[in-house]
Amino acid sequence: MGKPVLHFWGGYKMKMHTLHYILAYHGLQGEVDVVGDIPAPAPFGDGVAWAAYAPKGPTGSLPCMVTAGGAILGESMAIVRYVCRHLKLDTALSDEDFAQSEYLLETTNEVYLALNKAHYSPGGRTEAMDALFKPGGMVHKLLASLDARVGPAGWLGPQGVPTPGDLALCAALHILAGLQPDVLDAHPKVKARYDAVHAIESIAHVNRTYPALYHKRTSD
Ligand SMILES: N[C@@H](CCC(=O)N[C@@H](CS)C(=O)NCC(=O)O)C(=O)O
Repeated sequence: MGKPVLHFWGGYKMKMHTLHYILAYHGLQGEVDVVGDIPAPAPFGDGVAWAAYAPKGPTGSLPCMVTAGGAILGESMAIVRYVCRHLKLDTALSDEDFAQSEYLLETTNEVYLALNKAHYSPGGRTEAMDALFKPGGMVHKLLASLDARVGPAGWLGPQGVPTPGDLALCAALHILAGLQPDVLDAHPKVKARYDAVHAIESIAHVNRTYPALYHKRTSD
């Protein structure tokens, strides 16, 4: 069996940023080959290069992964979960930690979906992003709930270890902070965990490798 191969296009900080954080935190970047991940801003969706690009996922979108066994896998969070299982990153977790990790993976996906919706809001991006980031809005409600629940070590699960979900969330927080630099200020425990993760050189390297935000905070 070969290594899993990740195919993406454009190199933006999108959902695959979560996978890069998980791999980098554990020093496992070499366990997944990354292909087609050319520097942003590469157009997608309407270019000749996009049309010609192969492989794509089952519904013709990217990212996709060719698994170690040669299957084509679509959907970012399925790719994250597959790689975590393949690299046995969640097998040592207790059921309770696994549950919290799954919660955070789904929560991370919800953050990306909310950002996508606001980014493309027909009523205006600035207004939609304002609603997302306002006090009591989706982002601060989530951060307040996490701040109340993280353990002494800064991770969500009872074992106090960095689960895939904890690390994926850090990637989503990085995007939120890129759009709204003060977003974590009212959430000290989450901010402390965020700062500690971002002081790690391999994580900083991920962000040097993929510097471009896909989402914008205001209308063009
Ligand atoms: N639900 C998918 C969405 C993937 C997605 O929207 N990919 C975009 C590029 S970032 C795409 O392929 N758009 C073109 C298309 O779907 O034809 C995921 O989470 O991976």
